[in-house]
Amino acid sequence: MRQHIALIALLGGIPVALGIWPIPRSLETGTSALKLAPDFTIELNVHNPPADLSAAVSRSANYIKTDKLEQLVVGRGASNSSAVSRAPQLKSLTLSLEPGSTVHSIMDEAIKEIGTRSEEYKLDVPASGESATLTANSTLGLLRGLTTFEQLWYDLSGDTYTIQAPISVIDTPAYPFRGFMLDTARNFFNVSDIKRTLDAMSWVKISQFHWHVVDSQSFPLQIPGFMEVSQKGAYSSSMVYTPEDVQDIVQYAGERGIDVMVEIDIPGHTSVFSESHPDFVACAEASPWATFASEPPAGQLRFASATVKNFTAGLLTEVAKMFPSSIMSTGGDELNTECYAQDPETQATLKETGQDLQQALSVFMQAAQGALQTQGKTPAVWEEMVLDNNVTLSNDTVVLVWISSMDAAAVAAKNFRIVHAPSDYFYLDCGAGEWVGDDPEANSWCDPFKTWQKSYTFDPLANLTEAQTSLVLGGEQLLWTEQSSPANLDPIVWPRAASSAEVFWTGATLPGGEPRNGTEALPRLHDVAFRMAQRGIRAIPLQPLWCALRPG
Ligand code: CP6
Repeated sequence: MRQHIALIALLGGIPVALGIWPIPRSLETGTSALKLAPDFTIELNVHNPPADLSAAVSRSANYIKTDKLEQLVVGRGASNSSAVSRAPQLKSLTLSLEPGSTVHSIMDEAIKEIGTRSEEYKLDVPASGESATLTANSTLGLLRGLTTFEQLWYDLSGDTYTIQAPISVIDTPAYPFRGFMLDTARNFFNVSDIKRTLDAMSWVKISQFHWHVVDSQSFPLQIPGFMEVSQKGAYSSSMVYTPEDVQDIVQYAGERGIDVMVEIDIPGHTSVFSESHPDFVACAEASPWATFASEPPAGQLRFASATVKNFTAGLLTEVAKMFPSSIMSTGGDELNTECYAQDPETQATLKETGQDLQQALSVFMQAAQGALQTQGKTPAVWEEMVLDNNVTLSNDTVVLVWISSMDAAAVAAKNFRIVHAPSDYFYLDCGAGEWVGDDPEANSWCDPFKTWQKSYTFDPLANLTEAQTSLVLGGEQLLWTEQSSPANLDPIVWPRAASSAEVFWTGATLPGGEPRNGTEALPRLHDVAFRMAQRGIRAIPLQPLWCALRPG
């Protein structure tokens, strides 16, 4: 018997959650048991498959073999175990591209301009044991479908099975930008930490790694032609990302369907430049630091200076060349104007040029954006650049909304495209509390630990008009690392960061039209956490094991 949509399959009266995350846009499941044949294989029916597609198939086959996720509810029922032992055997999954598709590597598909990528796929798993099929019109779509296929399977005494055959999925994301941001400047993370994070991101179909690579505290990025900045600014000579490391990370991400948006946060958050270029930085020695910066050390680029402007444009050009993505961020948050008011050099420059600070900032930002655009990049900035500063930005600029979820409407009113990164929903360490009034100063800025449920309630279209909805590219959860390091990376991120991955893949409604809700999501996310743990991510539990053993 084939139910129309079974998010929770019923077996002997016990609800059994499908472990698919994010939930597909369209999903039909049945109630038959099906298991993988001992010699189950994934067949790649693609002419001259790119190496990263073949590698993705091997990874999938390996995950399916080694996950050993027990669906404890099923495991307890004797009738279910006999159903599994009698189940038809699935011998293969066949992957093919829709006729007429051109074959590119997964990476080439993943780094395409945002909004032009095809992640769509169609997956059919018959109940009979007949070959399962996965089709897409891009290799990236095939990767997304493989990721879903991996999530169908559980282990029962050595049998790899599902009790929800037949399964039919037609899927495509609601939003293209489904991101995760990591700050590697407050504390350093090794390439292996970043790769492990990229793996976990790909398992929940996150498409964008926002790499906040440098900040006031350290500058770990080695930039050809600008080596002195990391030489003086990195925490140590080993706490650096060489151009080879960057290439390695970008490639690793691309093979997993993830585009890397690097951020060089300017002109604020730049105290570190004073180590290599003391003349370029204002108020690095100023006291008390709290008057000049939101956290120590104070110090910001003297952006009014033509020398600093040209240096910055040159540096951004070189960074742009290291990253193949079509998007790159120049930050622009938390600029402290008091720093410049008290900086004699800046005041002298402004007097000379006859500009005020805002005009100088506009000139600086245009040079920065011009450098990016010459390298074929779409610029991204934090919201202050369009809301607080009267800066002229190119109208294709992508704006990251972070201070409050409520600020999206103001950005949309200026007709800029939006990435939601609100501190009141998506900050993984601490961020704004429940917003009170509209005065940022009156708000709590370090409300601890937002639950995945809180992030999960985020509405990407809140306060936007119908006409503005097309401005929303998606969103991201973020880890600032003032209080994080590799020691707590996995536990603080996973599985919570999967929350926004589903918000932006699935959109507002579950297949069938019901609104998404945390109660339905919980058992599925519980499985995400278990599966991540199986694959070497130190994900935290979302509920007592008791709940998996005795649900309902
Ligand atoms: N660093 C940078 C930060 C923050 C931002 N930018 C931040 C601000 C407020 C909170 C958490 C983090 N640490 N460069 C804001 C985008 Cl609550």
